[in-house]
Amino acid sequence: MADKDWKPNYDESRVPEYTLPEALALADGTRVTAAGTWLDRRRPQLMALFQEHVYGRMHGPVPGMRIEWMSAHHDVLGGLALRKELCVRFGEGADAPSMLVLVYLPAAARRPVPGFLTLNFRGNHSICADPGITLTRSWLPRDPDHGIVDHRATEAARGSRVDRWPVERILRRGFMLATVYYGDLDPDFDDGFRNGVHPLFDAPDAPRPPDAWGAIGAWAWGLSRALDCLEKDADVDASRLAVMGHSRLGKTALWAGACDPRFAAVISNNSGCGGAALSRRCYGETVGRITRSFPHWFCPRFREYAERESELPVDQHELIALMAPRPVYVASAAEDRWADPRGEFLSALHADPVYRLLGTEGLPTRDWPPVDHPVHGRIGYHVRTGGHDVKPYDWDQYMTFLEKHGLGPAAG
Ligand code: GTR
Repeated sequence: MADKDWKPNYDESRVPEYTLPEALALADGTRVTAAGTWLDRRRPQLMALFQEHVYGRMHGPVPGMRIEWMSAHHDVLGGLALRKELCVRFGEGADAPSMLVLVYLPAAARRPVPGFLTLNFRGNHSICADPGITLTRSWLPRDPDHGIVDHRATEAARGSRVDRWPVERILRRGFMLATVYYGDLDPDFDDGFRNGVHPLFDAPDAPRPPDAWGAIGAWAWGLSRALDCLEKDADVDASRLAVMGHSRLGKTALWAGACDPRFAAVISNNSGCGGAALSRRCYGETVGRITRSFPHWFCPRFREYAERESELPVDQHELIALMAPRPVYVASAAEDRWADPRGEFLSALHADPVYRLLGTEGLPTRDWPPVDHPVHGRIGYHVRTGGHDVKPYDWDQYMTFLEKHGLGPAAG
């Protein structure tokens, strides 16, 4: 069906009947009853399935990655913060791809500081009006209203997304915040995988196998490389970092958390289809729709499940389960029907048996909580009033949740 004739289903009574794959069943059908069997056998099976059918193969570090320069400025944001920037280059040549990592640390905090690692949508300079942040030189979607002219950022773009980034609130509560512009890793358009970090791994004109990684894989890979750098920074407690992301970057945060067990916690904000939402519900955005709109995000094989979601060997509750036993948070927004808030909750719920098998409390509810009533077990969940966005309300829940699990500043 052409997308112009396609309409999302927002009617709960028209959600198809479905049977979810069993997170706790081995490929031969036997049930996982011991934590060791989950970790040694079932988890690797699921990782392989997500790579083969959804996100593509994850790659390891590239030789020759180096921190090219670093700056550190004390007493920024009115004395509240220490700001660092790192330029990380992936390879030797001057034209090797690079990323800028922006790090804010609370000036007064006891070192090393735990906190958040995130990707952002519009350049590091967009998260805060701080005049010291380096303006990205990477490709940006044109947005003259927010200071992005001809795909390049101008001074007017500083702080253009502060509404999503309550930097001072985060720092005052004692957390650090590190962020990277996702376009440094892979500009978000379908160019046949010629730009970003893709050419480091794949010849641009080589045929793509069904399990080749896409943009989500490359963005998640970049989060792991940023973590590699933060592990070398004595001010940062890299063993207590939460990887967090919104929307397509929420999908990315989940995939990064699954691939890289060094992330101590994983937070998905309104990640929807291909993120926390169950694919089989076909509510709002579907596998068919997302793979037609964004063919470069997933592996080529994922497209084969368009309108055949029930044939997927996995569903997204198993992605949430791949975080176990680490704290994982799924956040929805009540008006964000495109992302299927209920389907996001059900993923968290169906990951619960794995969390319980591993001896944690899992998700301490069976029922979809009312709006603005967060539930914080080892799995956290809330559905916030309002639409597809990241609000201070969301950040506040994440900080409370991390504190509860010993990932806040007080526990350091
Ligand atoms: C939408 C896409 C969603 C979500 C969102 C975003 O267009 O359909 O899956 O990723 O973009 O990232 O803002």
